[in-house]
Amino acid sequence: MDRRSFIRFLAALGAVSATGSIWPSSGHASEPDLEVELRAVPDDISLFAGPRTRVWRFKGEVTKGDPRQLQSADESWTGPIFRVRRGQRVRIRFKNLIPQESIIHWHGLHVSPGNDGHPKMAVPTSGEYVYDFKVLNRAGTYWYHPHPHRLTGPQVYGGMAGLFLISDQEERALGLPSGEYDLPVVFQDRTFGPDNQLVYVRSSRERMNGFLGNRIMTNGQAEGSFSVKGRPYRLRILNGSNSRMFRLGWSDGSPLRILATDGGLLNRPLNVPDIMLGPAERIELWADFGDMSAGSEVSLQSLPFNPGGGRMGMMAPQTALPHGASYELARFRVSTAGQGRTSPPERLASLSALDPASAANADSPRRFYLSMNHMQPTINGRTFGMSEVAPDEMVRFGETEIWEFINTGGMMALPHPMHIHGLSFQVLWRSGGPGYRFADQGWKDSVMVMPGERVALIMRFTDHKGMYLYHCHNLEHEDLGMMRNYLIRS
Ligand SMILES: [Cu+2]
Repeated sequence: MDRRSFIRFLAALGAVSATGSIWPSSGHASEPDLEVELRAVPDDISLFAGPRTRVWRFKGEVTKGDPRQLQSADESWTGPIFRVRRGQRVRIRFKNLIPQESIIHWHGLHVSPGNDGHPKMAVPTSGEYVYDFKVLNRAGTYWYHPHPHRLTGPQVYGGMAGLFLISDQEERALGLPSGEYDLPVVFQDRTFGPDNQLVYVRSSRERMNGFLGNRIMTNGQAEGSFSVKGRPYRLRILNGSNSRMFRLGWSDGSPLRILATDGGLLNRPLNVPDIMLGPAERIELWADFGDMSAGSEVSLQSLPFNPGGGRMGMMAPQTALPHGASYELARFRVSTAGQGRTSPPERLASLSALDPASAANADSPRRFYLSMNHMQPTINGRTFGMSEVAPDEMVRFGETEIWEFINTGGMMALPHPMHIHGLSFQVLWRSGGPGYRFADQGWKDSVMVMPGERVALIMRFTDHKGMYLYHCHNLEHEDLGMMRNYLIRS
């Protein structure tokens, strides 16, 4: 199917207008609240002493609406941060100026298929794509990144990713730390050559495992260090790595106080000693430096864990930061002492758990086996076909379903961070794996499935009809075709 017939196909599903324009269909007589021009451009930035580093990055400007809704940083590759309110209508004119086709996916957002950045929609160099959608999601830390077939890994790696932060009334009423105390923290691992240039996958083995860099970059910069005041902060943490997991913990052993996961606030803060954060997952932390003296430091670390893929060192590519090793992620240095610690609100939100008994397939959950077949990661034995939807990949609009992702395990099995487009889900349970603690609470759009592990999710298909993707968010696996379409039909 070519692009035009794909648009006709989506139009038949009510996803885009039948005129062949990429405008979404639903009630858009009015003007958007926020209009942004977002360009993907080759650029160079100063990360280290010596030569500047060549990157691909997003640059943007507000062309209509409040300019404060888009925040850019210069010497960083991360894209401008969107700050939008639930209910706002957003129009984004994407201009692709990198020398590859591209398209943007709004990770976690409940947008129509025409706005979701399916690889079929990729536009060539100098091409343009206009997104226009109403923000339906609850407040939370979402993000955006490219999604062209076979090219997502290198484009995200080159620097193309940014945060998309949504607020709503329920969240604003809590009075959580805001402004400079609402701190985005994007972790990504990268490898640089002696010329300060990015080095990506160099072997098929490295591709099969997923790329692992030899240092952690924070917010697209080399220096993972923050100057903070002695008071509480809201840290919005995104694991924006291609394939690396983190097991987050504080260096002083104090518990993590988790306020939110992928799809926003939890009912109550969750106190845990550590948490695994896979690629594409987000958590928000209440980080209170109020009892620290001026000049003192505390860091967020990644603690040791077994990342699968056989015995460490055998299959894992050589890196100065072995997957599962212990290392520092970011350091927080207190500039001015505070007056003691304060607690986050005890009640954050009112989420209700979806009832497994309400699922249309409660007795026979949809099962997706994740396995490696000779260097090829697959879902139920299949790989990506641009417009392929198998009979067992069709669901009914309005229904609730249980899906199980089953990592078939084995000697060389790898973790698979699974992501479903077009909706948020809840994690019902996980079993059979190594038993690490994951950010499974609340509304999710990405979930880790470890070797030998089975993870059950519950979801409702209520926002849009049409064809969406589900795939592994190990971006090398995704580019190898560990991705499929599913269809929400009436
Ligand atoms: Cu995978």
